[in-house]
Amino acid sequence: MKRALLALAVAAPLALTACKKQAEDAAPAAAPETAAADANAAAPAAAPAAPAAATSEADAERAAQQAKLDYATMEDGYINDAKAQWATSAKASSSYGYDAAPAADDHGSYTPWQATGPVNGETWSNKNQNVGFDWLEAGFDKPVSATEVRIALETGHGVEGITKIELIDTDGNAHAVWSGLSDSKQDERGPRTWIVRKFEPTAYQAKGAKITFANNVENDYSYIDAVQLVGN
Ligand SMILES: [Ca+2]
Repeated sequence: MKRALLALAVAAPLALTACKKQAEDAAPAAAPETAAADANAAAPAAAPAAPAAATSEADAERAAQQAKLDYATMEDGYINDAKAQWATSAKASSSYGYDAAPAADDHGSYTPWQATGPVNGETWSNKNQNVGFDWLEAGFDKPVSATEVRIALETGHGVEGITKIELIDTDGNAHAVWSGLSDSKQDERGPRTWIVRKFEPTAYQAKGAKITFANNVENDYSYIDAVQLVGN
C-alpha cells in the first residue's frame, strides 16, 4: 500500500510527460530529483493527492473507519428500506437445543422466532454440524412481486454454507431464486453479514423465503438474525 501510494504520488506529476510504466521503472533513482524539478509546475494539479503523504498507519486506520462507515450506511439503507418487509413468522428444520420443532410461540434462544423482526443480535441457529442440510423458512405478512431477499447472519456464521434460497408463493409453491455454491464471505466491517440476492420481479406473489444450508460445506452452526423480502 505504502509503495503503491508513493508510486502514485510520483507518477501524477509525471503523467503529462511520461507514461505510468516508465515512471514506475524510474521511480527508485529518479523520484526525488524529478519530483522536485516538477514540483512548481505540477503543484496545482497534484494538490488533491496531498493526503497520501500521511503515514501509512494513519491511512490504514482511516480506511478501517471508512469501511465501518460504509457498512453502517449500507445496513441503514436495508433497515429503513420502505420496500422491505421483515419476517413475521418462521419455522426451521432444526433448532439448537431442541429435539423437536419449538412451538410457534416459543421465543427461546435459537428458536426460529428469533429470525423474525428487525435485526437485534438474537438469532435462530440450527442443531446440526457436519451432516445433512438445515433450512429456515421465513413468512411475511404482505405477498409481493419480489425483487430481492436479504439475510442477516450473525457475524457471518453460515455465509459459506448457504446453498439455496427459495421463495414461497401464495399457493405454497417453492421457487428457487438462487442455488449453488456460496460466493459470499464474512463481512468483517460489521457485526453481521448480509447475504443479498436480487432478481427480476417475480410473476407470482411471494409470501415466504426458505434458506437452506449444507452443514458440511461450512463446518459450523448457522445463525440467522433476520430476513427481509423486498418487492411491491
Ligand atoms: Ca433476530
